[in-house]
Amino acid sequence: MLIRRPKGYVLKDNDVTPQPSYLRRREFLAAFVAAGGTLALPNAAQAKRFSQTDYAPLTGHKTGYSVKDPLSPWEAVTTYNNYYEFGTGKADPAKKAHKLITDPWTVTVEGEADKTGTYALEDLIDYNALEERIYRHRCVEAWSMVIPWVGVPLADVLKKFAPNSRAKYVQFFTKYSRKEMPGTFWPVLDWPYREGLRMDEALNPLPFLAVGVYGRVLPNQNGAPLRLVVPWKYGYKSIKSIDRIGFSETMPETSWNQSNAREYGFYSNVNPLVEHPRWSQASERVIGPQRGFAGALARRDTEMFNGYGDAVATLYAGMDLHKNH
Ligand SMILES: Nc1nc2c(c(=O)[nH]1)N[C@H]1C(S)=C(S)[C@@H](COP(=O)(O)O)O[C@H]1N2
Ligand SMILES: [Mo]
Repeated sequence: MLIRRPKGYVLKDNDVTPQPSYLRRREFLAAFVAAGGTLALPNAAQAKRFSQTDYAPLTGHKTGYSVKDPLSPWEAVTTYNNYYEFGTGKADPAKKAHKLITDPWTVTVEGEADKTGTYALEDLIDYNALEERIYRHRCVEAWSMVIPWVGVPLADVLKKFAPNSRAKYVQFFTKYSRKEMPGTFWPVLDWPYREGLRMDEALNPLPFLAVGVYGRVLPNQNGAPLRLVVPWKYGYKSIKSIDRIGFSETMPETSWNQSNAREYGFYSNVNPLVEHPRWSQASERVIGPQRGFAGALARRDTEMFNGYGDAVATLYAGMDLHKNH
């Protein structure tokens, strides 16, 4: 069955979804469901509990960082998540992450830097100088979304800590609270969740610290109040709910590498030529407006470095990207 998309449904390039077109999309999706369609989200009813307008507005100025594809809908971005601290199912974070206490929030900075210590979130992020960046997010599970983040460049924040000349790597930790995070009852990963970047990767202009999405403060399931976004790497590098940052001379541990080194390397660059034992990395399922149209899920070929090669390929000059996967 072929279902034609109404005009105006597919967002134009650089569109940051002004409210009217967003509302039109919601009305359209609601009509689609009422007509017997399905959004094919993990739990369409659940999605209703997280309407965009329930979240405080947070505007960022527009930037050139964008993607020539329609945005994935708010409903998908906020209900189809990986956040294992709240369970391993895609719908678990949206159901359980409200338990996470995100205010007040501090970030502790340690290791090879001159300005270590514990900072209030408000002292690290200037909420009056936020940017909006639209990035494609590619999960190692071979699906992708296009997401409008609101935040600040990671490099700007890291420089405040004055990392010293021994700082070759930076490591990030997610808050670990057994009380607030029911998924941490199981030893799925060695909690707290941790990730790392080489310093030159971290200081590249692309990595972004997001505090918002879709013009609203981050829902907890997306990593409130502060999460990393590293668009040329698989989604798991984009660590959520960061409360500790450490600088080191040696390569730090990363959760997925610790749990399964054969499947997950330190670098984790999106690379269609390096196969993963369980998911093909050659193409990806697009979680976007197309999802739910008579079950016809759009696919696209996965791009080297997720399409960000011009900005990052030089970081890996001379490296064997099969060995350093
Ligand atoms: N703390 C923490 N961060 C995490 C994860 C997680 O389980 N725990 N999952 C990662 C994975 S595998 C992906 S694909 C992205 C998903 O981000 P999103 O839900 O905002 O799309 O978060 C990443 N960050
Ligand atoms: Mo992922």
